[in-house]
Amino acid sequence: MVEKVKRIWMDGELIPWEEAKVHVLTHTLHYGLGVFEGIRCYKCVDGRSGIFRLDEHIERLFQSARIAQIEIPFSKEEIKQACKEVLLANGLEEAYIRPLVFIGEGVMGVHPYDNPVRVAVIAWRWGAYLGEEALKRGTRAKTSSFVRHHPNAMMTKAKICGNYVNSVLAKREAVKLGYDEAILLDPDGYVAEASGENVFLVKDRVIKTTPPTTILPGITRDCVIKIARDRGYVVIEERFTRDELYIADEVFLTGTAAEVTPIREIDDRPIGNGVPGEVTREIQEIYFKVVRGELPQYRHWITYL
Ligand code: PPE
Repeated sequence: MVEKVKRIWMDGELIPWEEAKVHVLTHTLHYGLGVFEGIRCYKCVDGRSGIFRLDEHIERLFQSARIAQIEIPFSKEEIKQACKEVLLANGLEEAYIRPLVFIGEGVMGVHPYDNPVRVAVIAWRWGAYLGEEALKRGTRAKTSSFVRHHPNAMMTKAKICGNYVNSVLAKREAVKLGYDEAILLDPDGYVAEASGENVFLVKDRVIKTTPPTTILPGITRDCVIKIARDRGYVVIEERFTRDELYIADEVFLTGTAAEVTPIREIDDRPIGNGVPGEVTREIQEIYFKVVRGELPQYRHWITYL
C-alpha cells in the first residue's frame, strides 16, 4: 500500500490527498493514452534533499507527450516547480515523484478530440523497488512469454500509460511462476528490457546494454553508461540474445525505481557464481554515492530543494 501523504499537485494546485480523484469517464482510464514519469529524490550527504536528474525526466515527459500528441497545459518549469512543491508540502526528504499527464472526460470513443489534458504530480515514500534483499544479493528473473512492443504498435521511447499493460502481464506471469522480475524480448527475439528496467550484462569486464531502439531509453541507463565509462570500462550498446545473458559473468537491471539491481539467476541458470558480481557491485556503490551528492563531478545531476 502506498503510504498516504498530505497533498497532491493537480492541475496547478496542491490539494488534499483524498480529493485527488477523477471521473470514470476519464479518457485515459478507458484507452490508456497518457504519459508519465518516475523520479527519485534522495536525502543527500550534506543533509539537503536533491531531485535526481529532474531536467532529464521532465524533458522525457514532454517528449513522451510529443510522441503521444498530447499537449501539456503547463511549461516544463511549472512541472519542475510542482515536483518540488509536492515534496515540500508533504515534508518528504526522500521520495519517488510521479508526474502523470492524462486526458480527462469529455467525449468518448478513441479520438479524444479536445478533452482536457490534466496533470497530476504525486510523491510518496518508496523503498527498494525489488526489495532490499535484491539490491544486496541479486534478484531472480524469467524470460517472459510476452514480447516487448514493436515500435509501430506501441512506441517505446514514450513512457505511455498503455505501454505498461505489457509490463504488468509479464511481471504477473514471472511472479506467479516464482521469479521476481520478467525480461522481455523484442519482436526480433533479442533482449529488450525488463518490465520496468533496462538490462545490462558484463562479460570479461566489458559492459553491454541494449541499444535505445525498442526500449525506453532509461535515465538510469544513461547514468550507468557515463559512470562506467568514467571508470574506464568499455560500454557497448548492441543487441544480444537471452543465451548471451546465461553465459554472462554478471547481469544487472537499471531504473529510477529499481536503481541498480543485480540479477543472480535467469530462467533457473545462475549468472556467474550466482551472486552479484564485482563490476555490478562497483557500479551500484558509485550510483548510490552519485544520487546522494557524494561525488562532486556528478552533482550537476541533482536539483537541490
Ligand atoms: N524500461 C521500462 C519499461 C521502464 O518502465 C523503466 C522505468 C526503465 C526502462 C528505466 O528508465 P529510467 O527510470 O529512466 O532509468 N520504470 C519506472 C516505473 C516503475 C513502476 O513500476 O512504476 C521507474 O523506474 O520509475
